[in-house]
Amino acid sequence: MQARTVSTTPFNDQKPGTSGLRKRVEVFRQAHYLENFVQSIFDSIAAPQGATLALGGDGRYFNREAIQIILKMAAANGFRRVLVGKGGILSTPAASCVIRKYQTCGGIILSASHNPGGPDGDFGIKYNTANGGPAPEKITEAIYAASKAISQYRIADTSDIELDTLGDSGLGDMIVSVIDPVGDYAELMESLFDFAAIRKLLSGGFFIKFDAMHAVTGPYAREILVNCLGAAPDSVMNAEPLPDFGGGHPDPNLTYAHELVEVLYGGNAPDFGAASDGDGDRNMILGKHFFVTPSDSLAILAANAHLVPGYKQGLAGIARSMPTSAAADRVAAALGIPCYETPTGWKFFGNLMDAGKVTLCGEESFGTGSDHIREKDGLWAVLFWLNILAVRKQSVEDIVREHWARFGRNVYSRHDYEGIPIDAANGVMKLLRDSFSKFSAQKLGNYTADFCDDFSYTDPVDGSVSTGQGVRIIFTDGSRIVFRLSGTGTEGATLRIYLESFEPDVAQHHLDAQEALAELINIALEISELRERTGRERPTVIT
Ligand code: G16
Repeated sequence: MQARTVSTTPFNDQKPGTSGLRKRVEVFRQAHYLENFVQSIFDSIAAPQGATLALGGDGRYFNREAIQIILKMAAANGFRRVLVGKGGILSTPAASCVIRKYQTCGGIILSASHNPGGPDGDFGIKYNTANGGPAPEKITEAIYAASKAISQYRIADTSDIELDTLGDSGLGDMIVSVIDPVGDYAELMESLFDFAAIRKLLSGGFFIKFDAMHAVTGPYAREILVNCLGAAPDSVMNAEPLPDFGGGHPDPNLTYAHELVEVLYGGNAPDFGAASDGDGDRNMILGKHFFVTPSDSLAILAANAHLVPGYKQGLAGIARSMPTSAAADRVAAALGIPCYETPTGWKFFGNLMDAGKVTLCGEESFGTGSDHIREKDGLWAVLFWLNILAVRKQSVEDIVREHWARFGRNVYSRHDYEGIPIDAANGVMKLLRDSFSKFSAQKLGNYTADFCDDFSYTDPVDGSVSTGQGVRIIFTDGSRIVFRLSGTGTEGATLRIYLESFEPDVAQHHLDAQEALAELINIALEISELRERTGRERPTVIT
């Protein structure tokens, strides 16, 4: 094998966002663009000669080409072995599982998650460390710094590697091991959940529908839900992964997973519905005519974890991102365990899990997971719910309503304004920050502001500090409005408004969240001047 050194010049836009580098496919296809970033990863992590790397992606457009480039660069950069999913496929949770199981030095995951795919869609790349989790900020910063100074990269001059046959082949001195993307992950799931009880549930007239949204989870859901657990084959819809996700937007929420929502809210609806995203780490949970917010889902999993074999020994603690509702905090308090509040981004949970401080984590952005891996995990959440349903023998709605009756309801909603001009979005955030002193102790409608700040976090394990993580206005009754700019979009800016109030009164629990939050929504629009500054009358997505 001949390794070539190629001269290159830096791109100035390779700063990783909330979860790796996400850009339009056409940006990634520019000469040297992907190569520069991959070399920056290799230069920053300084893996020991002879190390093993995991590699895979969600199968979106450009996945295969990128895998070939990365394999050739890994060979030229001294890796001894690369474990790559067959066809270049690994869901994000499966990649985390593979990194941990085979103790690789880390892994490269190709995905833009829930962003649309195809030639006009998005592509993404991120590095996960040896614990299986997304690289922490100090590593992503080092990668960014390397990308700004890069002058050359190394790549092997060789023909493409066969990715569709399981087994080992040589690429110079490097071994490429093509592995089954599903097997290790399915085995891990079986070790955590009571598959016999779920099998019994599914054979006893309990119907489910899982929407893989033509993304990576199709083969995983078929193997686990249909082949292992006996669900009817048509329980998995849109199960064929497609490079453009069938033209859809693989984001499991009420707007983009509308096909599933129509089934669950239609006549003769199944008892349970769920969807996952492009790379399989997000989940949306539905009951018959009922939506479970991700924040409630985390709290309910925590409150019922003792019913599930993998968690019956108890939880060390819970962590949630700051914009996620405080429903999980109430469960943690009842269980007498700590609850940590982190910035948005799964990478902030890794240290807490590695230090044994938390077992379950979750985010309002349809992410839930545990210390079984170091990524959020869509199918894991589905199986957790099915295990609870198998034990409790109640409907999804009854379980949620009983939970609210016991703990009170954290009424919650997120309003997203996608693709707005960056200047307008920055203007809104600046206005809010400049208004902190004005808000303090001010009466806004029926609410009185208690304090406002720009959230910052000190990691309790390594002491690292992350500032500027979202503007919070906290009211004296605990209600909150949070404003944040998304770190995962690729076009313009996405401004998120998170709204939360607490309702202890069961008689009010039937209210629709938008109705219950109407006053907070108006306050948010007024104090941010969002309509005036962006020209947007309504959010793009409400969840
Ligand atoms: C990523 C991160 C999550 C984060 C989400 C939304 O998820 O891993 O931790 O909550 O983005 O981030 P933002 O609000 O900045 O858009 P995924 O599923 O896109 O990898």
